[in-house]
Amino acid sequence: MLELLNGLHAQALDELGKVSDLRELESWRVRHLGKKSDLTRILRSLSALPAEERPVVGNRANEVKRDLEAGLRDREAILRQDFLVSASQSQRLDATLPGRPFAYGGIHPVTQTIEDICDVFGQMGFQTVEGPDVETEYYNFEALNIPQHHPARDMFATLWIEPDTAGEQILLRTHTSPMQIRLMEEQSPPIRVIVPGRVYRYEATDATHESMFHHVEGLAVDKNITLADLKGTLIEFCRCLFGEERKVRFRCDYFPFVEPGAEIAIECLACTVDGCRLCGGSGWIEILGAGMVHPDVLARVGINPEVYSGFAFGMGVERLPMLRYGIDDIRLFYSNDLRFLRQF
Ligand code: 2NM
Repeated sequence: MLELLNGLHAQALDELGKVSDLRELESWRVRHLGKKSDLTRILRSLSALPAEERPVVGNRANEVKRDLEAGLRDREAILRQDFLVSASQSQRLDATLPGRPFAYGGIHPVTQTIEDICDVFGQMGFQTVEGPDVETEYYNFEALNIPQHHPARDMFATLWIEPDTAGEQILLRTHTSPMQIRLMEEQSPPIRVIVPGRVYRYEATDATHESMFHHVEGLAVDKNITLADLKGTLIEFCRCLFGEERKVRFRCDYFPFVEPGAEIAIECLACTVDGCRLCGGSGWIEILGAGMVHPDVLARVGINPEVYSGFAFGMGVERLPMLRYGIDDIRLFYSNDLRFLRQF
């Protein structure tokens, strides 16, 4: 048995010396160290040997195996080195060539804008929360002071979905305020929260309208919150996003869920003369709606409007990168044209 092992050892080493590439090396490995090799067969049948032969043959067989494995490793290292040297000499491999360029993705300009907005409010102590795109009629309308048949429903051309299993009307949210209602139901003041997300409207698309776009809405509820807090917060926000020197204008506006309501505009970014492309010559660009949360809205979520008050605001997101980058068609954001997207 020992002679057999020695012969096998010598034979394998001899063949190993003649192996000249990695493919041959693999077939050598299978032949001499593989599952069906003589060596493996001997190692497997050790138990059938007489007890006095077993340790001697076993030791030798394991020695041979270790030696062949070491030989295999050495040979492989040499062959790999040879391959690299000959490949580079024959110019099939030019190690001085630059690597293949790695294709980086980018952050979508709308996503980036949402992050910028949430960062500014984050510094003022607001938390960011997201909510579901599919909402119930209650959270999207009733809870926000817009009962059925109320004319204010015309402000929000709605995409309805079939009634859910409980028979309740469900829809694609027309603003992100429904999530703020949910938060006010769950938490007690002080509340400071920002809700960004997709919103939907049943509208024909054109250069300035999409049926899906993004809103960022904010809400602060606490004792002694006043219109001065709303003004201070939103002026600071506008200056952070559009520059320290920028003038901010507040005017009355109507939203069913606030009283009083306001519309906030900033000084035009590009404008010096009338006929300006951005503001149409008015000198002002409207970017936010806001107001003091209506006492009925607070009462409905179980917050006592005699003790607490709050302000809320909302803005469409797409407008902002359109103004900033001079993009004249909102549909470019969602048509997945890489020539457009790669510019950001
Ligand atoms: C706007 C304008 C004014 C608003 C109100 C609320 C809530 F849930 F607290 F009542 N969230 N967002 C709001 C107020 C949104 O968007 C133009």
